[in-house]
Amino acid sequence: NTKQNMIRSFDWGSYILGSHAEGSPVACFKHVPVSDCWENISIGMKVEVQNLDCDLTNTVYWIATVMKLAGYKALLRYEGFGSDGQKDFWINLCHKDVHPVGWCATSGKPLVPPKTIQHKYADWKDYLVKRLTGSRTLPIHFYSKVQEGISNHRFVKSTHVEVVNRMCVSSMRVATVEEVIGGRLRLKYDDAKEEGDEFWCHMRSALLHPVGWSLQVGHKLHAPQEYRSQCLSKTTMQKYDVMDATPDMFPQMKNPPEGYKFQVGMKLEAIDPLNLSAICVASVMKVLKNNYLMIGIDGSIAQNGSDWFCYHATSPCIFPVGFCEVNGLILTPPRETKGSFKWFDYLKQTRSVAAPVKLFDKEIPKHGFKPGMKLEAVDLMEPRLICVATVAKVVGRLLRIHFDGWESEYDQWVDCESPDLYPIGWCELMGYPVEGPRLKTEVPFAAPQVQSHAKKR
Ligand code: MLZ
Repeated sequence: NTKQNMIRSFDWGSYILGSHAEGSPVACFKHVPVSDCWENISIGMKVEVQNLDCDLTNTVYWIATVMKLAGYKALLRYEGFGSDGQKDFWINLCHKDVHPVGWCATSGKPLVPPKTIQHKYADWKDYLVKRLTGSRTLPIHFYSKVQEGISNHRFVKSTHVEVVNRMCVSSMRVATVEEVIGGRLRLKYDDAKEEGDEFWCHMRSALLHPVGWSLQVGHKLHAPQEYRSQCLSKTTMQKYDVMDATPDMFPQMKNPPEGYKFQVGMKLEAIDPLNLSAICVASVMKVLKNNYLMIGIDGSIAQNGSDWFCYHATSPCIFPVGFCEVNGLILTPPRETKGSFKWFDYLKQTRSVAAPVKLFDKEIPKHGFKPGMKLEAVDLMEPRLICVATVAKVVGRLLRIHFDGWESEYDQWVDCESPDLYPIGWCELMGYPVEGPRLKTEVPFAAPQVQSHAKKR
C-alpha cells in the first residue's frame, strides 16, 4: 500500500485555501516540466480521475472540473456536484492518474457517478454530453510531456563538474553528481574529507560549470595538479572524458554591451552571496576571462578575499550605483559606516568610480510573479532544503523570497529566472520533501553549523 509508505508531508491544499493566497503559475518557471504548455491549463478545464466517492471494489472513474489552480496542483470537483464543494479535493495535475476527457472511452475504463449525487440525474449520459460540450481538457500526451520534462537533460549520476566551494565561496572545487532529482544535482566534492561534504544545486545554477572552466576563466580552483594538467588538453583539444560535464551542457551566457568593460575598483551594488537578504555596496575585485568578475562586498570582515564571489558581467544580481535608492530598497552600507551612507561622498572618500550604468544588463523578462504569490523555493543557505515560500517583493526582474514562518532575515533576493524557484507541487511531483512553514510555537533549533555559507544560523 503506497499510502502507508508515504511520508507525512506538508499539505499545500489546505494551506492555500486557508491563506487565500495564489500560487505562482507554472508558466513563470521556465526550467520546470510542462511550463511551456501551461497556457492550456485553466480553471474550468475537465479531466478524468479515479472516483473515490463510491463503494465498488473495482477502480472506476469520473469527470471532474478544475475549480482552483495553485502551481501544479488543482482543486477538483466531480461533475454533478454543481456548487456543492463538500467532496472537492486537491490533486497534482502531473500525476499519472489524471487523464484527459475521453481517456476512459478509449481505454475501456468505467465512468461511474459518485454515490453522493447518484440520485440527482436519471440519465447521466445525457447530462455528461451536455456538460462536456465545448469544454477544455488536458493537452494530449500531457503525462508523457511531464516525464520528458523531468528527464531531458544530460546530467546523470557520476558526471564530473566544477562547482562553488560552499566553505569558501571565492573558490571552486571539483565534484561528482551523486543523484539527480528534477534537474537538481546532489554533488559530492571529490576532495571531501568527511561524510556529508555535499552540495545541492540545479543543473542551470550559476554556481555550476563544466570541467576545465575555472582554469579557462582564471577562477581559483582547489584541485590536484593531475586534474589541472588534464584540463588544458580537455578545453583546448575538446578531449573530454565521457563523464565530464562539457560546455554545451550549460546555458549560453549573454554578451555584455560591446565596447565597455568592468574594471577593477569600480563600485556597484550587489546581492551579498553570504547573506542573500541584503543588497550591499560592492566593488569589482578582479576581472576574469569570458566576462566573469570577482565581486567583493565593501567592508567585509573576511580576510584575503575568501568571500569574493564570481558574477558574470550580465548577471541580474549586480546593479549600478543608486539602484536601491531608485527602487526604494535598503542598501547595506560597508560595516563601520558612520552616519547615513551617501554614494556621492563614499566615491569621493574612496577615490573610486561607479561602474557605468551602460555596463549592466537592463532586460526585464515578462515573468508573471506578483507579490503574495506562493511557491517552493530552495533555501540557498542550506540548498538541500526546498521550502514553502512567498514572493514578498517584485522589483523589475528581481524577487524577494520570504520563507513562510521565518523572520525576514532569512529572506533571499533572487532573479525571476532562478532555477531554485519551483511551482507549488513540484516537490510532490519529484518525490522530494518540501519544508513546511515554521510553526510559530516551535523554538528555532540553532544547531552549530560548519557552513560558512550559513553564518548567521
Ligand atoms: N539551521 C537553520 C535552518 C533554517 C532553515 C530555514 N529555511 C527557510 C535553523 O534551524 O535556524
